[in-house]
Amino acid sequence: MSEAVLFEVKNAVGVITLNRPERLNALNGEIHEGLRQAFDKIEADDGIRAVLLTGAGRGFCAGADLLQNLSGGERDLGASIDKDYNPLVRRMRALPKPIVCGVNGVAAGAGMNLALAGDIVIAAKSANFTQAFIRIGLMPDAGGTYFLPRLIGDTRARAMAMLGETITAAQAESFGLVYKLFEDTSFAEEALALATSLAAKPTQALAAMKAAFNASASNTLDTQLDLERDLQRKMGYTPDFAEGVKAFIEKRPAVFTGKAA
Ligand code: T3D
Repeated sequence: MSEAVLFEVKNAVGVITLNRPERLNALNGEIHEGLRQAFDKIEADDGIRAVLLTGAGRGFCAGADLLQNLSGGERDLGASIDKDYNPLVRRMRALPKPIVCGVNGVAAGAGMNLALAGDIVIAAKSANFTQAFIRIGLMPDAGGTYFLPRLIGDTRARAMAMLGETITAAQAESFGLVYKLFEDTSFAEEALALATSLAAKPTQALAAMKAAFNASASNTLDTQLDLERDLQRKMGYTPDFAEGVKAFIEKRPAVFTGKAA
């Protein structure tokens, strides 16, 4: 595993830490390769039931590395998007385990959109967010034009993308980009605690709702109702459903294993 991405398993959580703090964790080839390896491990290990993606140092991620990847003039940016960014966003969305993006500091460009590809986005109070692309003559990628209007509406999405302004964590929370803010001093512990709580929940139900939320962006209500029925039918055969109801009746906390039917 490359030093540019740290990976460890804590409390059934796969913790991925972008680790180029001197470059605000800007995305270069090494980081992309490290992310691929981390997600390989997460996908292969049933014992990992949730993911926490965060950054080392004062940044979450400053987007593509402008010094290594984007210097030197005109080029085919579609190639790196095909190789690195699009597979990563697709993989995060398709992962049948919840992903918490813990935005510990600045999230810029594709770094911001990487955070939005997670299931639950939380941030430290000092974090900030910018669709920095316009400042270097680019448009949002890594899902930005998909996630932003759906999360914050077309008006704010277009303004953020076109103006490239920086918004504070408090603004991001009020826009609905971020679920919760935590104090900087306790952010790392709070982020792990949230991911740990997800790892103890019925994993199959989390995977099913993730699939349903993903599909709802393009489904009609009719199709979505049918999808919910099909997914819930599967849930009805899981050991965690039986345990959840049994624990309720016995007035005790449920112990979920996350196992499939
Ligand atoms: O093919 C493809 O890859 C296409 C895909 C493109 C996707 C994209 O993400 S395009 C957008 C790329 N990102 C940016 O344009 C953001 C560039 N960075 C900034 O605008 C600012 O650094 C921030 C707003 C993120 C933070 O500002 P600030 O004042 O808090 O920090 P700073 O002083 O600017 O940065 C600290 C260091 O990190 C600095 O290095 P130094 O001078 O101390 O040696 C800076 O150069 C470095 N750094 C920050 N961002 C990047 C970076 N180094 C390389 N690439 C970066 N993106």
